[in-house]
Amino acid sequence: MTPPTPSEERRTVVVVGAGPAGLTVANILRAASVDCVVLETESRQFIETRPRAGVIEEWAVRGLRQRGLADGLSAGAQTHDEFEFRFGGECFRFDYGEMTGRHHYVYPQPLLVTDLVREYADVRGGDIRFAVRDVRTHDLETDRPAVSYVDPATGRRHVLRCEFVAGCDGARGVTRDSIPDGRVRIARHDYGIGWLALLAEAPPSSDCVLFGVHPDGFAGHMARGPEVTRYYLQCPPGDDPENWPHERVWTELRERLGAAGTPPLREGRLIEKRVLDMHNYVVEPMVFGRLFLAGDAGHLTAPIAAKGMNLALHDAFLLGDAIAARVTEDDDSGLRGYSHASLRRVWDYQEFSEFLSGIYHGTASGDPFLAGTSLARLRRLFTSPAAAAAFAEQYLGSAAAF
Ligand code: RFL
Repeated sequence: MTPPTPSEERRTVVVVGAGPAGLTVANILRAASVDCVVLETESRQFIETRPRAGVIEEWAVRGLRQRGLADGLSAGAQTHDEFEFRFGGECFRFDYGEMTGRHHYVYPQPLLVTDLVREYADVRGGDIRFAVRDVRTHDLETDRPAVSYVDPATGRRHVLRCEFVAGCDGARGVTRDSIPDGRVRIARHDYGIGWLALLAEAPPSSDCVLFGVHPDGFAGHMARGPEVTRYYLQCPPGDDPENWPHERVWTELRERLGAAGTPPLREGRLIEKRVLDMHNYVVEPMVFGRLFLAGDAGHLTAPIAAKGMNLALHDAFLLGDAIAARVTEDDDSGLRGYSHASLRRVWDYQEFSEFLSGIYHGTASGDPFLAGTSLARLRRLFTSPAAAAAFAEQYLGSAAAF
């Protein structure tokens, strides 16, 4: 039996993926009255509850505000302006707020995604199709590319013929893989390290972010709200989360974050426990024909420096504005400069992530030379005001010239 002919629809922009990048692009297009449709393989409920990032930089919040996308964030976010290294049983507080007058916002990614979906679909009346299957791209090098998917309700393939495809489908999506070999360069870096990412149903154990630098491995503590706290424990890459029962997790956290004169950690049930292998990649350029990659689809930064969602938002601002200018004013300068403009910030953040990894992981590397240099790097932050100021700028993502 011949398969039924796929149905075809004409649209202007197809956005693949409803994460922070895709939803922000879609909201910008919708506000500029540019026709678009968002395709997402998961359900709305799933993406609105998937725990991930939390730390958002000031410029990113300003960008969301300017586009009318930060009401929930402005009402619900906390701010952070200092952190503490815990090392050798002592605390070293780094007050970057005092130093710079700036801070981070902390707003869980699922809340931001919920706000962005609501604004796009419910307020701005945008078209979003959840739980689509087997998404494929077509004819990307022509001026009438297409994206097709299998409709979960009918089981039939549906084709969206369009002018632009925004590939915002994250690290495991299909748009990056649809670029033929050799047409873009993919730079990769593997840290050879795993992090056990944990969410504990417990109030924060400190009034600030904690980074434990310990011979057994890195440990981190970050508030995510009054009743939920994120913790990280360095572990071997590919480790099985089942190797980390409740008692072992809290024993290691107490050991690696322990310091004289600090209150005990506030323990709670572990509601998320997964191993992240720390690796990065960057796709250059982030464009192939009429496909424009944005966010994790175009570059992955291991969560060492909490930069991934910020980069996704940066791309989305650039790409959303650029497509809107091209469609509404026939101005293609933004699209021509998109990849270059995005990659400047991407490489800057990759470099900082690499630098920070040296501090976090050097003492546990088993290499006494690396341990020595990483401690020198750490000490310098507390002895050299110039080094501290440079670090604060990178940590905040506040350097002006991107
Ligand atoms: P996302 O969020 O992965 O969204 C991609 C969406 O595409 C869907 N999808 C598809 N849709 C259609 N067709 C397909 N074939 C598809 N394949 C996938 C997916 O279901 C999903 O809904 O990518 P985006 O928008 O680029 O956003 C990137 C951020 O999510 C990511 O960089 C951050 O979460 C990274 N990150 C952090 N970033 C920060 O800036 N600050 C942080 O504090 C921070 N903490 C973290 C993090 C990432 C973590 N994990 C889980 C890797 C903490 C953790 C634990």
